Amino acid sequence: MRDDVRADTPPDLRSLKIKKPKKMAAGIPAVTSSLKHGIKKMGLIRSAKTLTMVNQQNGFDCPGCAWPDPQHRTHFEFCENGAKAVADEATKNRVTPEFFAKHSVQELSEQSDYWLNKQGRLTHPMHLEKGSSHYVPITWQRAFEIIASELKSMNNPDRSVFYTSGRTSNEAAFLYQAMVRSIGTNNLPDCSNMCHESSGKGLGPTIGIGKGTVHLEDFNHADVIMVIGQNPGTNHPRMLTALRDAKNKGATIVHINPLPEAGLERFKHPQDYMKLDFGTTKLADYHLPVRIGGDAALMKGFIKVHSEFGGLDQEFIDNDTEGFQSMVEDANSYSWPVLELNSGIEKELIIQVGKVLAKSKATIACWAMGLTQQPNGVSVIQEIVNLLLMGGHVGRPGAGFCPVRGHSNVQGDRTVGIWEAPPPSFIKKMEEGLNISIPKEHGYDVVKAIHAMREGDVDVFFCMGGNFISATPDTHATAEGLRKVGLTVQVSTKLNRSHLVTGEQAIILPCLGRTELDVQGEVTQFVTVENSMGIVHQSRGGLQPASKELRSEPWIVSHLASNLFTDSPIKWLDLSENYDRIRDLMERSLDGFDNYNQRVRNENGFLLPNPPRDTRTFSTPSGKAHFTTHPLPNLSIDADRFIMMTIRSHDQYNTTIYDVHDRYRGLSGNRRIVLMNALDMVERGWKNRQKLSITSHFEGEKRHSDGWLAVAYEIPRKNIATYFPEANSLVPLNSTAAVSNTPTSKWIEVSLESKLSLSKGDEEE
Ligand SMILES: Nc1nc2c(c(=O)[nH]1)N[C@H]1C(S)=C(S)[C@@H](COP(=O)(O)OP(=O)(O)OC[C@H]3O[C@@H](n4cnc5c(=O)[nH]c(N)nc54)[C@H](O)[C@@H]3O)O[C@H]1N2
Ligand SMILES: Nc1nc2c(c(=O)[nH]1)N[C@H]1C(S)=C(S)[C@@H](COP(=O)(O)OP(=O)(O)OC[C@H]3O[C@@H](n4cnc5c(=O)[nH]c(N)nc54)[C@H](O)[C@@H]3O)O[C@H]1N2
Ligand SMILES: [Mo]
Repeated sequence: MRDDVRADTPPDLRSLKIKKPKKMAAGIPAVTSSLKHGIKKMGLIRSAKTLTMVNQQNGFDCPGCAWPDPQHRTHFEFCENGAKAVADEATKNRVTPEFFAKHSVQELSEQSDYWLNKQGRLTHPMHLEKGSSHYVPITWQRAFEIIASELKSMNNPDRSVFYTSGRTSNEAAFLYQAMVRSIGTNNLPDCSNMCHESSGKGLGPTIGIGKGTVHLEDFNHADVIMVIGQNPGTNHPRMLTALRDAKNKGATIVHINPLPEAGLERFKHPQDYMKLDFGTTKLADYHLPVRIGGDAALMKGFIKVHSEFGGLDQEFIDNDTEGFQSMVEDANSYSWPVLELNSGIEKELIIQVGKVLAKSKATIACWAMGLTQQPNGVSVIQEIVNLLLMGGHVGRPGAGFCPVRGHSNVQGDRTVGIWEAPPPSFIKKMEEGLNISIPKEHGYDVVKAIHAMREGDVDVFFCMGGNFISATPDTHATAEGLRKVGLTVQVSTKLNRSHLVTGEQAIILPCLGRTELDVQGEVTQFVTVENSMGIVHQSRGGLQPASKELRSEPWIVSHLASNLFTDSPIKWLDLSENYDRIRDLMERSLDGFDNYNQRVRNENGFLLPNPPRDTRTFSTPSGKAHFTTHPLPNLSIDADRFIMMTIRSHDQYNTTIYDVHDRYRGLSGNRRIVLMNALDMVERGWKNRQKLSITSHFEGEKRHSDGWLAVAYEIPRKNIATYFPEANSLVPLNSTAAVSNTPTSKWIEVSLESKLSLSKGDEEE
């Protein structure tokens, strides 16, 4: 097999530096790090100009994450990692046609993801012709003609697949799904399938909406905040400010995570230094180091404690819910030794924290990938629902569900139609608004799309952003699938591996990023996004585009569509000339978007309706919230094997590697590392930097990867952690969560094999 699907940094095994993990997040080092990244990539003046536009009313929404902005904003509404995301897009480096003339696709594919991203912004539409070794420039019109002709020559619309990553604005995503549905398919997989799909699937049937139910303000009224399977110090740094404020108002914070994770230990807001306040806040009152996959047992333990020590909101349970009795009986049927074994947490600690939860008048549960990417991702989230419903913690101030979204508009994309399995009510309204007919059959999600490609069932694969080959599981299997596609198209800002592992022919369409001015018909346009808490607001870029040849995503979709359809009720080109027209069409085609253009011009945008939060009503068939009963997951593995989770370092944005460091965990210089418990290492006679190979095991299949180094770390025994995307080749394609079909990137059964040790010349402090 050609080795062009490596998603890794060069395995320079000697440069790994290991320090003690940090206890404190943010603070001065974070400020220095944001400035360093900014200035290195953008230059001093451009950095200052760009960073002061982040998350401001007239500025752009930070592409870093979906955490909401406070109502009253300061000039400092970005964090270290937001600054890195911005700097990465606003970089001065360029990937030009000359660059592509100089480097063949084969040559580029031998470079690391870190190197590819560092080359800068894509400047021109490019075409990789069938059988050729180099990309060559192509005009926009010619690119649209090729894509349209491939799409028109399919004998079935379901032979095309349209992926979306979560940075795409509401306007672009809406037009895109309108085009895809006009073609006649629901094949709209998106990054959400690998991300919070389990949250939507867990919450929808139980509380009647697949989204969270809290406002940012609720954090100021919470008694207890649970942070489960999430590393906010790295991935949602602005959340730490909300936690600090909650803490100062007396909230108790419970951190449930196999790893200690710096941000939850101590936090220092960078702005406090300007106020000459050098104190730090201890955030988490309790850290429960569950074993990977142990959360369901822990929740059942908490439920037992509630039924024993009180903490039930009986009136709410009686009037607004169903299924309580059987759920509690089930939880009580598990003995403490079973729950201790499955969670990895001692009974005494479960009871102690369980009592704090039982006493709470208002509890918020936050969670992210530590839960959603488990085989039982959906049911474990429903156990959280069980726990909170017992105490009536929904639809009251300071209480509710808070799945913390990843990509800055992943929630909005789903709201406006990026959904392979839309419900009939959604299709009906969309059909009326767009005046088209839409197929009712569900389309492919990410994993099904990969299977379809492997079967040779896909002619055209179109990606609106993202980096499909590196983000998906089973890198080699996905690559095999992609190579069987006729035409692959990537709408992108930066060079990545998905431009190099392609179908028979490939096209790159370079687009404007969030930070850049978007002028259509001589008028500067803005787009809108929805944050993790259901607020829809504006985002307006301000920088000069990286190249004159860049086009906006709405422009790209409408021009492709106008090449595709001769007779469409949708006036594609009119729409992209003025985004207000897109919003008017969205108002007619979607629920909850009344007076869209007017309301989104309000200072802080507007809130989408959320019945559990707004009126404590539940749009389930019975009109009640549902307790659900699930067996404990089977966590047993073969002796001498480990469970591996794949996580993010502090210096990456998903598949974009900013640098080879993981500052809070004290690691730098190498990303091919295996965090493991020191006792597990001692037992095998291994030391730090022991060379390892990893083999994953699933349903009799094996996947193998070499060139890893062991690092002793505070992690439960028999659990290990590696980085995403380096370890993706080990994630079995068929290992997915029940119901949501999300790849189990946090639950991979592996065996480790030692290689000849190498230890000279390494540094340790
Ligand atoms: N700087 C930066 N910001 C980002 C991103 C980024 O890559 N870089 N990515 C964005 C995206 S798309 C997303 S989805 C989010 C991701 O945000 P997170 O979900 O915080 O990201 P992960 O690194 O995947 O970390 C998941 C956490 O789950 C824990 N965990 C793993 N298994 C279990 C388990 O079984 N139980 C429990 N309780 N915990 C477990 C891990 O130890 C880790 O702390 O961040 C978004 N923001
Ligand atoms: N093993 C493992 N795999 C995982 C995960 C994990 O935790 N472990 N996490 C999963 C999760 S939560 C997610 S969300 C996915 C992420 O999957 P994706 O969203 O597909 O991946 P990203 O790395 O975020 O995509 C980065 C690329 O997006 C492009 N881009 C950036 N900004 C823009 C823009 O404004 N417009 C356009 N058109 N393109 C842009 C750039 O070219 C960049 O190279 O990965 C998943 N994969
Ligand atoms: Mo995500």
